[in-house]
Amino acid sequence: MNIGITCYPSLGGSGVVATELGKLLAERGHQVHFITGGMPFRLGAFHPNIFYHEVEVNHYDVFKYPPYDLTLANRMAQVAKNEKLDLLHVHYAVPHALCAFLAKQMVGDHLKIVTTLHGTDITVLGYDSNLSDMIRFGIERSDLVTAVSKDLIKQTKELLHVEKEIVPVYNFVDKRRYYPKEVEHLKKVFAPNGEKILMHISNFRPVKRVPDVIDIFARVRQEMPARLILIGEGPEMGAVRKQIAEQDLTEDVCFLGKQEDVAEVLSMADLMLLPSEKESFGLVALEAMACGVPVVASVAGGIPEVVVDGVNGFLRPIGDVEGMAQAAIRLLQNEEMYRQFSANSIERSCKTFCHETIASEYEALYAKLLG
Ligand code: GMT
Repeated sequence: MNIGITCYPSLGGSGVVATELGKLLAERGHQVHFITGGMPFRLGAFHPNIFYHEVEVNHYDVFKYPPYDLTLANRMAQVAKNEKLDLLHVHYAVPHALCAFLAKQMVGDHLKIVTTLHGTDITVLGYDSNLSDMIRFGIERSDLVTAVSKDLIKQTKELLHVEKEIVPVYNFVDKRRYYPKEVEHLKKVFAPNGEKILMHISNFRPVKRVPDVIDIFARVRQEMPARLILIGEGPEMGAVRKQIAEQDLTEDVCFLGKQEDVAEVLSMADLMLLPSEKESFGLVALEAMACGVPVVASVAGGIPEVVVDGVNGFLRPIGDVEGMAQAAIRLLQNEEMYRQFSANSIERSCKTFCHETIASEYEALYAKLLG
């Protein structure tokens, strides 16, 4: 098949999933054309089946806002014609499904549109009455719609009153790269006295509730020597640094900033913290699990479909900092339970979220769509 993929190329779970899926499809012999505003950050090494078509948005005085959406739609139509694309797989309904719809109008009905919903397009933008009709339109005019969790499907139907079938296809992790790695040399640097390492990875937006991460860590550190490693950047970073200083935790918190490849660093962690307010899936939880790291998280969105409470981590209500801290302490103090949870994490990530299985699911959906 000739497949076009559009996603946001910057750091973020949706970009990771779109890029990794494109790479897997290319490995399986399909021609994959990325049509994006920048080089997807996990694209990596050259592959003869992978092509990159940059969307260059020019600035004109006549436009108050740069016309990204129109330029993207035009580029999609060009690539679809020149490369004889069978389908465009777009990640995010807004604006990508709408751009794909426009491109399809330009090239003809044979071009199929697959839209994957990742979360914030529904759980945040869906509440905006200036956008909600447009999101529903984008979804309904797609030939196939998938969502990364069953909870996201439920929310989409409830919030936008979408009639169209939405197929759940979970995110995945490539177990050839994500597995518990030998990282003693790193542990010596980050936890020289055998401290427990708690980790949080996100874009530091308010929905991630990073202040809860700090509060949980502060409680854990009262019970045992521990370090917190924070990965990512975002709008809450300033407030988070202030909170860390105020709680006198500076010496035990490390900021690693944005990291492109977290497979190694994850293997250092003893526990992943994800106390989000909204989370359609929680890809970092899955990546941690694949590296044998249990997760303490909130019961938000699709997280319970990834982390099973009492099996490979603990789930507590959103904002229940005390509950999450007690769960973390219990797990970190009980070696036998920890070993079991760690093994369960690896097993669950390999069985339910295996890259091969999910790539085959997408492949089968594409094939059915193309008849
Ligand atoms: O979490 C974010 O804010 C980033 C966002 C993105 O665009 O990558 O993540 C969304 O998509 C990921 C991949 O499907 C999911 O793992 C995240 O849970 C989802 N984020 C939210 O729902 C807030």
